[in-house]
Amino acid sequence: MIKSVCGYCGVGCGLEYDENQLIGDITYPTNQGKVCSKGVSELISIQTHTRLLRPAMRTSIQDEYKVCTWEESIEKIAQVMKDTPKDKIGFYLSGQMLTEDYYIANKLAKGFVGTNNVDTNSRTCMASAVVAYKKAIGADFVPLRMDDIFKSDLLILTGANTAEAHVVFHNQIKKAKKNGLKVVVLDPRYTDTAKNADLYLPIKVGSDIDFFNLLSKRLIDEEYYDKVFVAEHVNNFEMLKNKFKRVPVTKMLKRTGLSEEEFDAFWELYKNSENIITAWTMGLNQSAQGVDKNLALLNTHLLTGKIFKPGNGPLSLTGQPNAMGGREVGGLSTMLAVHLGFDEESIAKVSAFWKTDKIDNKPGLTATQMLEADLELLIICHTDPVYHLPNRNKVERLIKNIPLVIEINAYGDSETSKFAHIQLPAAPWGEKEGTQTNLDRTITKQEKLTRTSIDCKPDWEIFQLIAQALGYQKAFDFKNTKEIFQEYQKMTKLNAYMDIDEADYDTLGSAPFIWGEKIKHFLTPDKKGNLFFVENKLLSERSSLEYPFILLTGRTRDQWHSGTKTNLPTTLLNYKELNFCEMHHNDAKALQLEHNETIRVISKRGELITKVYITDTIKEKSIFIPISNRDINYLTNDILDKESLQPDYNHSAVKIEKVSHEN
Ligand SMILES: Nc1nc2c(c(=O)[nH]1)N[C@H]1C(S)=C(S)[C@@H](COP(=O)(O)OP(=O)(O)OC[C@H]3O[C@@H](n4cnc5c(=O)[nH]c(N)nc54)[C@H](O)[C@@H]3O)O[C@H]1N2
Ligand SMILES: Nc1nc2c(c(=O)[nH]1)N[C@H]1C(S)=C(S)[C@@H](COP(=O)(O)OP(=O)(O)OC[C@H]3O[C@@H](n4cnc5c(=O)[nH]c(N)nc54)[C@H](O)[C@@H]3O)O[C@H]1N2
Ligand code: SF4
Ligand SMILES: [Mo]
Repeated sequence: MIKSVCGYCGVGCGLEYDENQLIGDITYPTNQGKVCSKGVSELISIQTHTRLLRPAMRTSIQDEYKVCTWEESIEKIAQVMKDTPKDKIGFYLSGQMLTEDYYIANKLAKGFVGTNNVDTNSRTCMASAVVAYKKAIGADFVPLRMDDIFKSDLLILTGANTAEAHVVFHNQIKKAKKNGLKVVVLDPRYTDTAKNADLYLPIKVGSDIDFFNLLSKRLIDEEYYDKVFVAEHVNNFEMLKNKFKRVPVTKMLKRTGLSEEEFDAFWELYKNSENIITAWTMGLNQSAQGVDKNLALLNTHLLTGKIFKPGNGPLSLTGQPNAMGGREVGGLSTMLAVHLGFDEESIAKVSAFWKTDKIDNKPGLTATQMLEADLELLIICHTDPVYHLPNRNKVERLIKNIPLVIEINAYGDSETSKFAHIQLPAAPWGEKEGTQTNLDRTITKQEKLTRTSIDCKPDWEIFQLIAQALGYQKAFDFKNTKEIFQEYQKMTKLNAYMDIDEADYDTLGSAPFIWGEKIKHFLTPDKKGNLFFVENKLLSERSSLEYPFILLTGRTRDQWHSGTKTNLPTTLLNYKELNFCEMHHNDAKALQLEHNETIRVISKRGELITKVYITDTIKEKSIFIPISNRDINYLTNDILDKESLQPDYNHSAVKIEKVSHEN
């Protein structure tokens, strides 16, 4: 029997593998034997006919790929890289890569190629939370654990559909409810998560800042904030108090779409709860004001002192299995390594550690900037930007201008594969080993359960081959993931608050390591939390007479994003529907649309075909299309949050047309 961990979502469930069977690990604290349809099908996914099994190249994207050797492809990449200015090279990584993969890619790019153009799909996912955590509490640090819900009285879930996106955590929430936990859900859709709530608040899209400001104002006005905590541990209180004196309360409540009674019901629950957790995901982060939405939420925990205490705190629910680990390594263009930045002291420390003099001192391009930057060489690993970036028609135009696009993927049917010149076959989950950090700082190990397909290699090895071909043999001489993890552990000592060096690689499989457990204070220079006054500036695209609907996008329970891994026969696991468009029955009636009727959804940027799903779980004039429809981002707007540079995926204006049968 081998113990491993699921490679899909940030919950990071423990698994057990025995004689070809994969089941939940009943001894693993996070899931206690429970798994969802994705976790349990990990093994089936690596046996599909869509696996990418051989390296391949082509001169132009109009040509067919031709199978080649590893030597030919790596040689070609190294040769072009040597001749390319370093600021014209980009590394587009993923929160699904393992920590060791991230470490090697980051060390190669920032340390030896000398470019900070290393970013990840986490930019489309967690960037707003990262920026806000840093501003308010001093570091990208989740200050509580999932099992704190068992010590809490109230869980506020906003812009998070745990029933579909963090399934096993959702089961834990249900369990905690039996012990008395109350749950409030804020979502413009009456989701499966909302159905489980004690109080559901059908908030209007994009109005979370107003909601949390109303809460903070009420906390101050009714003197429910923690005066001692604020006086001792929090900056900017007087400023916030003064600003709140002049905010337009009625207008703010109107923008949330909630009635006074609804808000009062929430307030009653809130003020009568001793221990409170607020959890959120994409409904907040993916916004033109994603950082501000996060700050408005964090304010409430700083005002009440409900942080760094059991059963309390702001719990950002990271989506991908190792988005946290990637950030710890430093896999964002806005940080150097191990949470250090580009200041002189950090560069000096990291240069000495890596024994290099090539580190550049300016932040690199973000994932959302790379395609606009006239790059000459782009390496994309474990992610599918053509599928996932907003405004896809523009993305396709831009990626076609890059002379050399290299895609490292374990499957051959990504959308990006249509635009790459070199495809390199990665060994997926189950065929490799390495570590990952889940959403609450638990470092675990994925184990190799089956032989690696003959021509596939773990991602770290592919980056190491490139490094060696560039002449950096000495710095890239790792024989296995353990050696990489141990070098990384040493490096984390450069950052005073990271205690990852205490983990033991060999026992991680059976005994996960939770880093940061001793941190019970703010990580800002003055050790105080920072309040920020933020306002809803209504920056998202607005509906109009021509484009009267607002499009919401999000997950379905059994599909993992583009579905290269989970697009299995739907009968196999009683899967949920993957391609539909939720619409309020009044809107369907006005457009004379029947349930299941095929429609075309059109924005200023592009269009897609789907079918109508008539429901009353969505507000009028909003529609929802899941991201399991691979064409989703032809519609979406590419407005970014100005600080985090994360896209505003959830607020695009669209119109709907019937597709006549002759078409
Ligand atoms: N099955 C499955 N699970 C997954 C994934 C997957 O692909 N499939 N992906 C993983 C990843 S990478 C991520 S990031 C997470 C995402 O996890 P979630 O964010 O929980 O998933 P979404 O479906 O995007 O849900 C976002 C919710 O926000 C709501 N929303 C939209 N706009 C607003 C708003 O302005 N305010 C509020 N309050 N709510 C709003 C939407 O209606 C939706 O219900 O899921 C992870 N888990
Ligand atoms: N409209 C809209 N767009 C969104 C979102 C949204 O909510 N709405 N969400 C955004 C968010 S939060 C995220 S995280 C992104 C996700 O977007 P992506 O990261 O593009 O989605 P995935 O389908 O998970 O892509 C992972 C890729 O890795 C490949 N792969 C699998 N295993 C391995 C391996 O071991 N090694 C390598 N090298 N490759 C492997 C898979 O085949 C797949 O092509 O989408 C973003 N885009
Ligand atoms: S909840 Fe997440 S980690 Fe757990 S089995 Fe499902 S996908 Fe895997
Ligand atoms: Mo994500």
